[in-house]
Amino acid sequence: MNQLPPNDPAGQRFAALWAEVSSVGRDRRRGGYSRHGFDDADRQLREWFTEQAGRRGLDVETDGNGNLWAWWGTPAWARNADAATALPAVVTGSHLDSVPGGGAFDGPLGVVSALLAVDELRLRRLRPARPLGIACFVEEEGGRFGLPCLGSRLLTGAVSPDAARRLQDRDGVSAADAAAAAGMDPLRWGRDEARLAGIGSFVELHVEQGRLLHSADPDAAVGVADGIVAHGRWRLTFTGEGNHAGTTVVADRRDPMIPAAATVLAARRLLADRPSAVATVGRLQVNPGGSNVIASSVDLWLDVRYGATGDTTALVDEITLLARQEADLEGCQVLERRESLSDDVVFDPGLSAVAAEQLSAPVVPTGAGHDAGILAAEIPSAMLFVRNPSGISHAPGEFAETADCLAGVQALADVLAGLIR
Ligand code: HGY
Ligand code: MN
Ligand code: MN
Ligand code: MN
Repeated sequence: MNQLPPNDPAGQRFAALWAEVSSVGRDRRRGGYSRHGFDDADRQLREWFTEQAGRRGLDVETDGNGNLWAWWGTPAWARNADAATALPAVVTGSHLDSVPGGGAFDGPLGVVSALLAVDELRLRRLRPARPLGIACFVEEEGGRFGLPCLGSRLLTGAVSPDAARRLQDRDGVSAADAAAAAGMDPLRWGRDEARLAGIGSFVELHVEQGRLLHSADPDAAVGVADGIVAHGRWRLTFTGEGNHAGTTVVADRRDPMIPAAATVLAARRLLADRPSAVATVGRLQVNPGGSNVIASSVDLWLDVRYGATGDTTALVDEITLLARQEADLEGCQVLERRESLSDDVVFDPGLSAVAAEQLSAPVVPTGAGHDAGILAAEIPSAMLFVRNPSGISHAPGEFAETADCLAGVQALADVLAGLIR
């Protein structure tokens, strides 16, 4: 890994921003970070971003869906001009929230790199001929309300505002109430036609999650994404009969934990002949949750990612069919609810090819969902990845070398320089 000279000015600029953004939302209990939509860490990070954008003379605004934007050149719709006459904006950015106990880089690296790319464009004495925006999308991870990419889905209409307002966190607080408590108006949520019409391209820089970049080229610090595999989240609720752990013989049990556990193992078994598929149960909720109590119900969240949307739903169907069979064997029932399904995404071939050419960077797919994947349905979008030596993500071990992060800033500035003409 290339190291930086200790007094490298770009390294110092990066280190200063990184220290600030990484000081917010640490999770002392789990390790890593827990920053979620409309919570206190989100509030602090919005203040941090607003201050940083203000220092750069960027106009900061929060859109009707709670996403935060900073503009170099105020967008036409913000000046009530006719958006059709203004040159479509170029937008970069990412998200500031994390999964529970997540890493420092997933999301914030894209936002910090966007701020530093603006600095770099100015150092190169470039002035955009069209508006250049930095977006921070709210609740990308779905770590609080369970729906990934909440802010970008609301912006594009990929989720109905009513359904979004009803989402609840683990304490039963609705997304609408959480947004209102953070000073936003959830009744404004919904597809934002003017904003979508006013944006011509979106480029998101992100720490790589996994090691496909390393496999493609061990020397590459930066890669370009060509697409995102389909991603489905299902919630299976197994219901049985609560009872005493010490006095209920096995023959009298209807223990929902048994089909739930069988489902976890069945999901893994079904992957055996599907090398490119992944299925994960990362969250179980056992009710009532007493260690001397046979559960009355178990909630199991299933995350399945497979190449195309059809393959993902077919794999989930197989897993849930097995779950039903296991539940029947135990005398339990299983209710199934689709939490979300993101189609497989192909990023804009033109944008991606130009970026790969410009950067002489490898092109790799990803199994991770991103706001760019949601926006790609509406706006030509591309993603840049920064090398993550271990590939670990969604965990405290997530890491990228400073020198690689700076290479990412330069790459982002290169791509933006070509787009803001
Ligand atoms: O889950 C994902 O892939 C993304 O990081 N939200
Ligand atoms: Mn993530
Ligand atoms: Mn992310
Ligand atoms: Mn007792």
